[in-house]
Parts: sequence; C-alpha cells; structure tokens
Amino acid sequence: YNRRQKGVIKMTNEQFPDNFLWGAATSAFQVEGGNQEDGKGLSVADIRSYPKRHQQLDTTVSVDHYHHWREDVQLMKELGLKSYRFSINWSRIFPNGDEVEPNQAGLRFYHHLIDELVAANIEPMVTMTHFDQPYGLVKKYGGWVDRRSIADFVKYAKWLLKEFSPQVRYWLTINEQAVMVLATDMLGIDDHLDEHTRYQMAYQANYHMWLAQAEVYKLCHDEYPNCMIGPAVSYITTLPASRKSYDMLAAKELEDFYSFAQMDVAIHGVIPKYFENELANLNIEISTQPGDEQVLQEGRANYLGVNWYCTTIVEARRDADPNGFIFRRINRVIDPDLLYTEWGWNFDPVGLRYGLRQLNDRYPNIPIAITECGWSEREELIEGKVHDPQRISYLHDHIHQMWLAIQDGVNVFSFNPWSFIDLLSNGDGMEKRYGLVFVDRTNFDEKNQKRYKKDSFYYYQKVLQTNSLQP
Ligand code: BGP
Repeated sequence: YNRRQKGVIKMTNEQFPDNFLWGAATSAFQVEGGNQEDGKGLSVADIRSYPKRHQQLDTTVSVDHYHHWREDVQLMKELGLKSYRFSINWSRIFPNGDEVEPNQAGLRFYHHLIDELVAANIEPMVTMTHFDQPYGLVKKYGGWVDRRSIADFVKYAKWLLKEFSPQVRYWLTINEQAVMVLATDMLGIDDHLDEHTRYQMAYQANYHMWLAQAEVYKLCHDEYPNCMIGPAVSYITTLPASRKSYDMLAAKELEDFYSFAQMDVAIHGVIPKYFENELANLNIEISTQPGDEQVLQEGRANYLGVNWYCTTIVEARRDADPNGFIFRRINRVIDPDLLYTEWGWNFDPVGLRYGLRQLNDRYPNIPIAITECGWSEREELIEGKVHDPQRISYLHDHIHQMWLAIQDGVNVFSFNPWSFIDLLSNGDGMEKRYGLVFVDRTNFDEKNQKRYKKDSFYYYQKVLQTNSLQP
C-alpha cells in the first residue's frame, strides 16, 4: 500500500492542559504470560482458540510482563508517562471465579506493580476485566450468559476497589463488551452452535454485563467517591459512503447499535429503544427481572473510556430485508483516498475529532479518556532498531485532532496509545504489532523477549516532555 507520511498541518501553539494524563495501554492476557503461575486459574482468553495458523501461540508467555514488570515500569518512567492503563487478570484474583476469598499471590502481584507505578509518579488506570472472565465460571454455569455472573463480578470488583482504591482513582469496568458479544467465542460460547442460538446467548450476556456494571458504578460512587469509573467502549466512528439519506441512516444505525448503545446505558441508565428493536429483528428475547430498570438507572458511569482506532464507511444494502439484523443491512466500503493497515483499519484522524464532537453532543461535558488508539504493522528488529514512521505519523495526526477537539470544548483528559509495548494481538498474535516498545519474539519463537525502544517511543517521549505536539 501507499505509505502516507505525516500530513501537512498548520501548527499553532498546541499546548495541552497541565494535568493532562498522557498514558499508554495494555491488557493482562496480552502482556503478562505466567498464565498458571502463583495460583492463577485459566480465563476465557487463555483457552480461547487462536486462529488455526497460530495454534502454538498462547498466553503462557505472551511478552512475559509477569516477570519483566519492574523493567517495564522503568521504561514507562523513561518515556515520561503520567498514567498507565492496564488490566487486572480476573483469574489471578479469583482462579475459578466463584471463590469467596481472593488469591493472595494474585493481589500481591498487582500491589507490587501499582506501588512501583505510584513511586514513579505514574497514575494507574485499571480495567477490571479485559476479555478474561475466569473459565471456571464458563464451565460452572456458562459465564456471562448466566445471571449468577453478576454477583461473581460484583464480588470481584468490590475486592479490587477495597484493595487498590487508595492508589487507583481511575477505574474501567469491562473492556469492549460489544466486541465480545459479536465474537461470541470471547464469551466462551461454543462456536458450533447455530448463529441464532449464539446471539441469543451473547445478548443475554450483554444484558448481564450492563446490570453488573451498574451495580459496580453505584457501589463505587457510594463508597469511593474520589474514584472515577466507567466502561471502556469500542467506538468505531461510522461514516456514510454517500450523502444519500439511506446511506446516512445505515451509518447511524450501525454506530448507534454497536457503540452508542453501550455508552447510552452507562451514561443515561436506560436501554435505548433502537437497541431493543435490533434485538427484535434478530428474534432475540432477553429475560429480565423486576427491579432491573432501577438498577440500571441508579448505577451510572461518571466518565467514558473510549477505544478509538479508525472510522468505518458503510452504505445501505437497499435490497436487504428492512427488518433484518443491522449487519445484513449494510456493506462496508473502502475509501481509496485513505491509507489502510494490512488488516483493513484506516488512517482517518479527522474522524477522531468528529467522533469526539459527537460524544460531547450526546453526553455534554462528559470526561473522556481515550483508552486505546494505535497503528499496527509487521515489524522486525534491524541492528537493534525499529523504525516506525507510520506510527509516528498516526500519533502525531491523532494527537493534533484530539487537541483541536479539546479547543472545540470536548472534555478529553487522557490519551493512551495502544499499546505501550508489543503484545499479543487478539487475532494475529505477534505478527500485528502496536507497541512503542518492541519485544523480541515471534509467534512461534519465544526468544528472550528483550525490549527495544522504537522510534515512536522517542517521538512520544518528546510530546510528553513538552506537553505539546511536536511538529
Ligand atoms: C481492541 C482491544 C485490544 C486490542 C486492540 C487491537 O479491540 O481492546 O485488546 O487487541 O483492539 O485489536 P487487534 O489485537 O485485533 O489488532
């Protein structure tokens, strides 16, 4: 593909607010390894089958952050991070998910990590679960699909808040719920079931996740009023392929269903009618209990974690059944003017500003942390160096658009590139890299996992040092 270099941007004095939280992000199963050490149980992420060609790649070692955490925090310090977004591995704390008491060795690991971060003046931003429900709960009752999962998550969240809240002020409950619901095996649902059954189960799970989070939001506000808590939502800003009303409606319907439903429930505490209509199109019925509406209403997030990578462009399929599922009513369109990664994710920084403006219109002045934002490449080490100009360009242009959005009045207080360090991609293992730090291993060769700073590390370091965008 055509490698686009940095866009021509008219520079103004792009200074960021003094207390802006410059971070970087990872998640537990993607970096830690040590997936059965110190009493850890297996999680859905650990057992989930990777695509066939990556069968030998698993979470046993990942990039071995479990044994390199001190060195990794040193690198964060050198980078100048003000915050670090990571997740706690649920099954390190509750190995099977249903224990009454937590695994002390699991708590200890995160105490050490958090102490080290705080000592380095790095504010921890912690995700409670990032695709990693304990597999024990899936075996016991089907995981999130079963209503008992609510109590097991709330118990876990209570422990986390109690143990870590003095040091951790920023909490994210569940990472990218909408992604798990669509890729149903991420919830531990058997791939062999027919599609209707899988979706029926997945949207029931989605409902339980909403209730569980609402309980945790309320608990957190009541007992830890200094904390901020919200979901980490996958926000794919969705653009119409043309100005025709049907294409614009198709884009809106997809964006509403996939991204805004998640945020509407977290912020407004009500399940939107447009979401229920889509489930009706799928012939899905959600089983509920009296009092659920009140739980959703009483437990709401006080900030939004937004995972933002790219836009998607869609057109309406005008021959489709108007009462069919939204994904059958649209086609995805490729814009020949945009650069795409090898995996089909575009480079469309203005889409970030547009998306942030939409969020602010919908939830006026809501505090927003961009909890993921990044560019993937295949990369290798050449004479101890990794040159990643496209990632630098991506960071530059997205930080620029975020700055413009802040000037527009959007309340963005934190930015976290995905990812701090190379890690297992969800579908492509080590082939698809996002890190500011390179890790020397490949899918099938663990090597020594030695760390190397990429060019983008030094670029981002300058932004953090000056608290402003570097031309
Ligand atoms: C988000 C996830 C991350 C991360 C990222 C990149 O959906 O929250 O866990 O993996 O996307 O996706 P991928 O790994 O598929 O490239």
